[in-house]
Amino acid sequence: MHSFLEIHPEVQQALAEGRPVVALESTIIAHGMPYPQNVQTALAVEAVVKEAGAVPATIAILEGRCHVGLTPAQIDYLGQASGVWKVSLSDMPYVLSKKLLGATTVAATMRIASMAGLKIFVTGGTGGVHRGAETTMDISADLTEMAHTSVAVISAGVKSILDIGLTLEYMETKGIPVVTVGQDEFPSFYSRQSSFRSPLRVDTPDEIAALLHTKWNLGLNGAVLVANPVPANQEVPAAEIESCIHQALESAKKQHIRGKALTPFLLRYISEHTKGESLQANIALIRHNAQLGAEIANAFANISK
Ligand code: PSU
Ligand code: MN
Repeated sequence: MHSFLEIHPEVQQALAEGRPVVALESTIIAHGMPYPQNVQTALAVEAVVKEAGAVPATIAILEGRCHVGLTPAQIDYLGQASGVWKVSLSDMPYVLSKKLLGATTVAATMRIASMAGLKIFVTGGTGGVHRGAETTMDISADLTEMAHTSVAVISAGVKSILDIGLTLEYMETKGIPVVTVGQDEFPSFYSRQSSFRSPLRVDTPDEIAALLHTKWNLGLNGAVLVANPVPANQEVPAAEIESCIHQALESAKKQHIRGKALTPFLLRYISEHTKGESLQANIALIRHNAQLGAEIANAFANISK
């Protein structure tokens, strides 16, 4: 297994010394945002993590190896390259064995983070149960991965391109604790509201660290999904996003977009049809998540001493 892992020396050293490390995904760089904002954001997010006293480790697949911690040059390369694979678990062996360039989804990033011994992972939004999944069976591997890989996932909730209600039900079935920070309602990425009550609520990074410690010491493997609502001044009004999402779903249906192409299609459509407003919110919320993730990583490192 380890012959496929390439852990950056700074990350390796931090792990050896029990210092906090924060894993970051790369699908958001290659498939979630346009260049150059994607690279600028990835670097800014790493800076936020460092500023908060943790070591960032952006994860991607390069030349047949799973890289845990990228150099700025590698991030820039990934952000500009064309034909980058979107790598979920089902694509991992193919992309590795063929030495292709791959950006990792939440599921693949979690698995690689876990192989390297990382426990805290920051992203923007995770995949989930798609609208219409009762007939398409389109359920993201992010959810099955969260069911058994013990990594905390810090997000801004899930976008309403998904069926949020079914996504929450699925996580309950799989035993994944879903905790929202500082409010009772589960957030929906661009918006602090979703009209769904969060299954659990916490108010501080220390509480989250204690929850993680307790869960894993009980032998309950799997993730905790931490939902961190987007800052109020960066929110996109729910009604505005909702109408755009309806158009995006209609357009996907007409063009027969399905499978792994669906999520990137919907994300691109929304970003192109909201005049950059959604991109600004996306950038703000991922930085906000990085700050919280680093604080949780610090708290968790202290508990684990
Ligand atoms: N949802 C978002 N932003 C994202 C993604 C999902 O709001 O960037 C990306 C993540 O990398 C996630 C992946 O893991 O899409 C899920 O894809 P799928 O639905 O095909 O499993
Ligand atoms: Mn899918």
